[in-house]
Amino acid sequence: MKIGIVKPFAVAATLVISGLMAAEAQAFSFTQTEATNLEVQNKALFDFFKSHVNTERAALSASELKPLDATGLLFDTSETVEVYFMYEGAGYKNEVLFTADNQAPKTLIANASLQGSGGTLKSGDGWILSDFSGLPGIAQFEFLIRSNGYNKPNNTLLYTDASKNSDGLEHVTAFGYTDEKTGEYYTFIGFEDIVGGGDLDYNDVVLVAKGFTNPDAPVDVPEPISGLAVLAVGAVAVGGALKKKMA
Ligand SMILES: [Ca+2]
Ligand SMILES: [Ca+2]
Repeated sequence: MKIGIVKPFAVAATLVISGLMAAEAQAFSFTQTEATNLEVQNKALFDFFKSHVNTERAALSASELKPLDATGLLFDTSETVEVYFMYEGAGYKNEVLFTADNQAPKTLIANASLQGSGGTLKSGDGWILSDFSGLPGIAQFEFLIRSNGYNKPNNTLLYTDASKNSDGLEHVTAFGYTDEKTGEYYTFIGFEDIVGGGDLDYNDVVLVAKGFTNPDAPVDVPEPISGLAVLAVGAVAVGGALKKKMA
């Protein structure tokens, strides 16, 4: 009797596992539409990020690179992610890609180059990513570039996670910022595009993104607890006052 139950279960489990493997092999999908230029949307915010683009050929030290660890940017796959191109200080024509939950990378910007510098982009141009499928409700987003990928489609990929890079080097600087006006959280990310090092100015591709969870967001204290705490303090105060009266 027991064997009779176990056997179909084992078959069902095998089917589920092979189904999962098929889902893993199948790449995720998303929709990419143009966003309003960030400078047009919010000039103060645009200017803030522009002022944080590093000076050409000014090397950043390792300690300056990562106020934010951007290797696992969490996002709600039922919402949108907005990505804005801020700057390019590079001779290369770099391709920007992203991965979600370590799946095969997808192209986001084929040629991340400014007008007058080998491309057609304006600072602040952006895209809205939406309608994600093939991903769990919360997934990990990771930016990467293909160094000079517009010219050389088989060139090396450079990940946000340095341990995935063929040269083992850090190619990203990043920080998080909450806009004072809107309360919205943004992620700033700058790439160094030369495999093996380069001039370490980390401004070869600079992006700003919205839609990721702020890892430093303070944990909310639930209202009932803080209310009780106030009552408790009040009770102690009343108790103290009563004691004084009685004394
Ligand atoms: Ca540069
Ligand atoms: Ca550089």
